[in-house]
Amino acid sequence: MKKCVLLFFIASSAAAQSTLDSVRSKGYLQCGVSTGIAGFSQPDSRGVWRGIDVDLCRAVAAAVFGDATKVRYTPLTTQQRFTALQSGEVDLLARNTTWTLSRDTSLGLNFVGVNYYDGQGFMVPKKANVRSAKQLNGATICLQPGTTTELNLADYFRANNMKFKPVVIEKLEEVLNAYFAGRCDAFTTDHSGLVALRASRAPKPDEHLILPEIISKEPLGPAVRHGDDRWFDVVKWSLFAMLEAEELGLSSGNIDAQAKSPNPAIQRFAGASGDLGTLLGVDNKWAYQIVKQVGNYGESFDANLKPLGFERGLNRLWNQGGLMYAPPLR
Ligand SMILES: N[C@@H](CCC(=O)N[C@@H](CS)C(=O)NCC(=O)O)C(=O)O
Repeated sequence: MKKCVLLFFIASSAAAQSTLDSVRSKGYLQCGVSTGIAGFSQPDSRGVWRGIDVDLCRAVAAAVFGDATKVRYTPLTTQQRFTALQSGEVDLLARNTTWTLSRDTSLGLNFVGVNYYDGQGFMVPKKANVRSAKQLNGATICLQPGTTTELNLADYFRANNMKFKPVVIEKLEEVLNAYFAGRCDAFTTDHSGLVALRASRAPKPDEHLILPEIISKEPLGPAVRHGDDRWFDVVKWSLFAMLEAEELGLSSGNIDAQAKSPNPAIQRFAGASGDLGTLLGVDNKWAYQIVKQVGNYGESFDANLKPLGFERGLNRLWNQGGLMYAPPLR
């Protein structure tokens, strides 16, 4: 009996320690990212991690510490990512990961929102003269395991009464080598992954074609562990702050001047009035720090994805024809 009470006590006190407290006490955020997708999460030539997923990690660090540099990165393959989050190896998973019902429930994750609306596509060598996914009957297709990619691919081929041979390889480097060496007729993943990898990894990007079909919905977003609502709130509103900043016209370049504006929404956002930070358990200048140090969502998109040839598309703000929408910061 005593043992049970003790165990219960240990379990409940562990649950009481929010990731917010543990991140604070260790002094940095441990962020799980990909092993290297240009524009999303990839180290630059000086070893500095860059990308829109990296910017989300930096935004959370800016909210928690007032310092966007207090992040350490853990590169994770498609297979490793969920265990790394579940086991506590990382505080946050910010890595081109699709929000699905089964991941949200059986994997014990909470997706905080969507930082890139995507869908799955196919890339083929131009010389194969394939112009539509419907011409891929019988094809050998390269992909990574533990992904939504695997399931969508099977669904799509079954629905279209076609056959394929999967070549499933865990390491990104190796699956790309297999495709570029001609071991597969096509490579499939998120459309964003195709655009990024063609631009950054193909020996000759011009020799590869991304087919027009988008066969799935891939809302990519950051995730935290189930059962820690305080931390969930901090990460969720860090993403929303980047979106809200764009909507309010606040950028890293103008936030200091704009913070003096009499507009009440801007005053609340910048922490000049109200107590939004206190409600989240962070400093009232949390959103100001995010914008000052990381920038708004559009700045992050333009810095990281535009140079690779990405269009804003569905990822425009809701009032510009897109799906990006932050609930009210008030
Ligand atoms: N969004 C899909 C696929 C995401 C995914 O992991 N894609 C691959 C190809 S773009 C990737 O990120 N590879 C990088 C790595 O393994 O580090 C999912 O969540 O399952």
